Amino acid sequence: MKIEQYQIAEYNNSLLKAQERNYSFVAEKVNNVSAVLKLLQEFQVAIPSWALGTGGTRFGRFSGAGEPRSLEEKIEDVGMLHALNQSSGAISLHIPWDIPDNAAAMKALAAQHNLRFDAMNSNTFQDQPGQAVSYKYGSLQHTDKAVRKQAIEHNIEVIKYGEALGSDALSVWLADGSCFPGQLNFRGAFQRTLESLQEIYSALPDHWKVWVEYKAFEPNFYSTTVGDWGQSLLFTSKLGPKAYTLVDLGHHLPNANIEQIVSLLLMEGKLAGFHFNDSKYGDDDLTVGSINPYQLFLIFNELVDGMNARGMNHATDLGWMIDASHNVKDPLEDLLQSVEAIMIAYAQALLVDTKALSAAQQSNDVVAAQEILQQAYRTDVRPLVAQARMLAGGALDPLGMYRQQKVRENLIKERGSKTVATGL
Ligand SMILES: [Mn+2]
Repeated sequence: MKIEQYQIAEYNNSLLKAQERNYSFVAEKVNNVSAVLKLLQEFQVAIPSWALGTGGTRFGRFSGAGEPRSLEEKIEDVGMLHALNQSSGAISLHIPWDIPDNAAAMKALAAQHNLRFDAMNSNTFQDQPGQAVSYKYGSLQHTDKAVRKQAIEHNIEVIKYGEALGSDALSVWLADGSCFPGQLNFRGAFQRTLESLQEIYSALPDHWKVWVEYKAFEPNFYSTTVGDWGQSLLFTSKLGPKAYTLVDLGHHLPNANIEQIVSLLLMEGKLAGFHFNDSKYGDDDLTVGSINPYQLFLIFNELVDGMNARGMNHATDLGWMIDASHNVKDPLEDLLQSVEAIMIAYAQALLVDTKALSAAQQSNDVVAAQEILQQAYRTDVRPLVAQARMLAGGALDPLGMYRQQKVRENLIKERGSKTVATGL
């Protein structure tokens, strides 16, 4: 299913009057609005290849219909999202769920949709058919050298796939840990994991990075070997300058101050980027911004402040990706909602009066500091985001247009109602 430029223009025409009214109302209050629009247009969020189908839980999976049956169809789906919102210009692949058998053809297809390949994700948390040894008791941390070797070789293979696609980062999430006290020697597990990561690190091409993602718990429920940002930072610091710590919003213990973590990782030049999602209890993988949009704004406030402090390019110097699962929604609609929530939080962060905030902090004016942040947060920036999108060739209301064009119905006609995408 392809959405043509003329269809988007026609759709936008029907909403133009209201957009002009709403946009001018907010734009006149924004300093340097053209700079804000440009930053919004540049910002791109990668879509993970495993989020295009319906996810599930360990209790079951209720597949949707018209799900992509191949990597080609996944690229087409992301291309369609990008045509609508002009903010999803990258796809992140997971190996082995989405092995690119013909990298040149995949690269060409992605280019047709103005997409690039974001970080490559390895998988040593599941056993695959025909695999020699099992990851039941971990992968890079395993006590058996043969298991570690298999996991290291898998990661190196993922780098090779990524090189052929023009990606430049390997993203590693390990399920390694233990379920019961006494099961694992913590120091031994750390050392073995470090040695394994060092072997992977030494296989990185010059311009590549490795991202080490942490997660507090699940599937292991007593200890996780890369369990928090401190442990990840220990690994990435020991590995070297090409190693960075990846923050997944759902991978913290309840009430963790994620914005503070982000601020310090950025200060140290060790923040890889983000896996966006939202949660109420744990790693819920819910739609970005659906539970705690204020936290998302506070995170973006630290991101913008920290990136500006280091003179970084907001769009390209960190990795931005959605990592979510869709159990009850149309995955494509969920992804449109998630990208929109990210753009809104980013736009709000761009509106923060940083000079006034800094003065309030300096003079310990706690009330003013809170007011300044909430002034930005409570601004309805949706017309700004929509304006940036329209100027870039996207739809004023991507979700509205997705429904108007009956995209899901068309995908079901094309692909059938019993398709199941590879993924979780
Ligand atoms: Mn993640």
